Amino acid sequence: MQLRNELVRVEADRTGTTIDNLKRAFLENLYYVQGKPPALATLNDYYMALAHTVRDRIMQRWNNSAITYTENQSRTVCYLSAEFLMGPHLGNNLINLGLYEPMKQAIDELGINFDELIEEEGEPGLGNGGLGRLAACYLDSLAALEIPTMGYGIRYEFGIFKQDIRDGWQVEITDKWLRNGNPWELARPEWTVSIPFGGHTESYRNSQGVYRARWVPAWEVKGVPYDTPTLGYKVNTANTLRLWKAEAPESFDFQAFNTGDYYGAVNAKVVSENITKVLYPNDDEIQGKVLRLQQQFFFVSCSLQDMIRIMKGQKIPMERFHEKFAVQLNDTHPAIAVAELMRLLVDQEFLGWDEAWAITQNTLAYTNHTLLPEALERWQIDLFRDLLPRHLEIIYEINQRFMDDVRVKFIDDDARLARMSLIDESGERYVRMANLACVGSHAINGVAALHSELLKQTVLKDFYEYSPEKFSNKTNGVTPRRFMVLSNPRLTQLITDRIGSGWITDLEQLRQLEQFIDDPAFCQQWRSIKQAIKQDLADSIQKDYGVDVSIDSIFDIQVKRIHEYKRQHLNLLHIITLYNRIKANPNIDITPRTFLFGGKAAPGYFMAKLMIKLVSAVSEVINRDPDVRGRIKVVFLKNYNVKFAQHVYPAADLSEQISTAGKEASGTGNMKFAMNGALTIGTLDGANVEIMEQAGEENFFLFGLTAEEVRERKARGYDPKAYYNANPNLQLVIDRIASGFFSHGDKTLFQPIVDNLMQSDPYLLFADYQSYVECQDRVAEAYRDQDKWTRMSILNAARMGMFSSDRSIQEYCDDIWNVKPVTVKETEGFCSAT
Ligand code: B1H
Repeated sequence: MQLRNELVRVEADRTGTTIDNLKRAFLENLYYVQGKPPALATLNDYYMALAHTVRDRIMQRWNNSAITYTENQSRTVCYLSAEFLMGPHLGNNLINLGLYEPMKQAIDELGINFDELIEEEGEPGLGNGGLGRLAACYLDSLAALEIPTMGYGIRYEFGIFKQDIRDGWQVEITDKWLRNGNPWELARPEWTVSIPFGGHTESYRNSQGVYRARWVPAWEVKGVPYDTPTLGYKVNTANTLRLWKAEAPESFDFQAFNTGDYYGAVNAKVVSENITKVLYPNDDEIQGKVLRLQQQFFFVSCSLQDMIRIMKGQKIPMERFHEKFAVQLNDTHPAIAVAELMRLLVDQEFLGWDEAWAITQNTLAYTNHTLLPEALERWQIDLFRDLLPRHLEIIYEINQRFMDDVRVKFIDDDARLARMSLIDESGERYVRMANLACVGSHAINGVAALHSELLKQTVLKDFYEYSPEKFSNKTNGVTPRRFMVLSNPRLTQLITDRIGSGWITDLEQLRQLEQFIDDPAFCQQWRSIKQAIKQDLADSIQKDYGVDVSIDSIFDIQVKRIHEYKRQHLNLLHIITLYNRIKANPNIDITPRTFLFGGKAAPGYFMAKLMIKLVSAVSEVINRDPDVRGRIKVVFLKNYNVKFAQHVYPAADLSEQISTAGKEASGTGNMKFAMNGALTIGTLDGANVEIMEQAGEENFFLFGLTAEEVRERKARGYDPKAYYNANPNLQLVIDRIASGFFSHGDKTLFQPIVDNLMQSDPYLLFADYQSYVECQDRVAEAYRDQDKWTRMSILNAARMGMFSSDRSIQEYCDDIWNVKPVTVKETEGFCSAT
């Protein structure tokens, strides 16, 4: 049975967009969906009613997109990522629908504060940092560019922990983001899939007498998809983010009930549901836990099975899998897809090995996000075999064929064979996921120009020499819809007043702002907007931390995950240097600064947590020392996340991007700051290189060793003590920390940091210290000339066009995915709204 499409009417009362339609819909949703009369409604009820009002206005696009893609059998990008850090949906959806202003008017007319409702939404913290946020920016651009796309990932019940700071230390609080319900997702239990684990393999003869392999798993879990629409900016495209939740199979209790083991049965359910319970809170580090491998295989198998279901639904023969889908692997976290797609095609769909292998390679592409050795994923063979015995066999088979090819291409080079093998056999045996991803993909890319070069020279050198044609660079980008239009409405208005709104979907158009740098009125407006935004942040700092900060000081901000390679402690060395100058000469003339830090430390990362404590300790001393007279202030802003980030980037004067050269693959915060008019102080690392190229050297505060110099310095034998002995200012800074000055006389508290720097300093803080301090002095000097600073600020924003994720995604589409836009019509299959 099937309903005729024409019977479905989209009525104005339900989804019209006049102010009256919006008001009425909001009130009805409050009453009928939330089930509340106004007298009993809470702020959350109002938020939910508003969210449903917006969701109703998404449905037509979402349904029409689904119909269009199905009817056209559209080639579809599948972005596989263990993390999607989407940020709050409400404001973003309103921007993309073009309904932000009318909705604000409607809600305000009802006597409810719209901005408070926007702030009421919590955020789905289903990611750690840059990698997860990049996936979210890419979904935004894919929809804006009308590319049929599925985002596939994990619906973690607990996302990244909430960070509290107690006595200066980080405290982790579980993130119950689903507590109040999630109005943006729809469960699709009808598309549940079954995921096998464990057991053994066997061979059997099929009806033609041919030997085939079969996996006999020991247990299974169900994967239930939850769909969230991802809208394109002012187009009818609404793609899908499909996140999988693990559930116990219906029959989980079957055997246990028969044997009367009720508690054993319930335990089996608990084990199943554990798989999607919690996000691993590490950025750039792996732990090798079996639950993590379960998570990876779980979401990859769910997603590939889902694609096969779609193929069958559209009656596309399986041989054309790679024509229907382009699957991108967001780092190695989904790299098991190489073996799983082979298993599904060979064992389940009965394709021949060679055909399946060609399909697999043509389908998959791999993005590498880090050079850090501690982040290269590998799995102990025994652990891997226990969970995925058939996949290990398949990997051995892939490896044998691959090694044969390498042997022929690079004759008599056993060392190379050992390095390129999918199996690390140098000691305990491991499966190497980066090698698996490289062999199974037709394209491999890094995330910034420097990073992609270093990949070819270091971690993936052998793979580059073996198949150079697979390699390319795709410099990261960020979406200007969330990180300018939504988060910085005042700047958006100013820009749009001058150059029109074309820049929102074509960020290169910001170059037109260059013509106004000598227009005093424009510069004045630019500057007063920055000051007004700084005031808002200052107010919230006063409210939340009781610290007064002056908007005439430089807002000098470092927000990102806490990591030694990102060198938050180098920033601190500079702050203590300024403090020492003041203590030596309280009347010294110094440019006032507000140093703001934010970011989470992985719960098991001792040094990172101690760095947070050091920021807090330094801020406590400096903020209340009368000699400082408020000229410098230090605040650690707790629980830095996407929602808070949207208030931070627009308020910055100075963006700290000070990682050791060669360590930060790209960075994306650097782009968000610069497009909102912050100047950057940074090393030649990651995308900083390209940011400086675009902004012009004269508009960028560059310091420190290059990646090449870092390498040389280390090869020569780096000795941090030599720098310490030769530099009295550095000496004084380190001695102050070591003396217990910032720790109530306790000399042991920060000793691990001091010892680490003095004895090995693996991230070369001492080597870059002098250069950094001198560069900061140039920053202070530049800020004194406000006209000049403002011009530099405008030029930075004007020249950040290439860092729109629209540009990145266009490159992926052209060079890797070979996919074209599909226009979704407004009312296809439906009667239009009246
Ligand atoms: C990045 C990660 C990462 N690179 C392991 N690698 C993870 C690695 O849970 N894990 O095990 C999680 C995340 N994240 C970041 O990716 C880079 O450090 C940034 O420089 C880059 O901008 C970002 C996006 O490409």
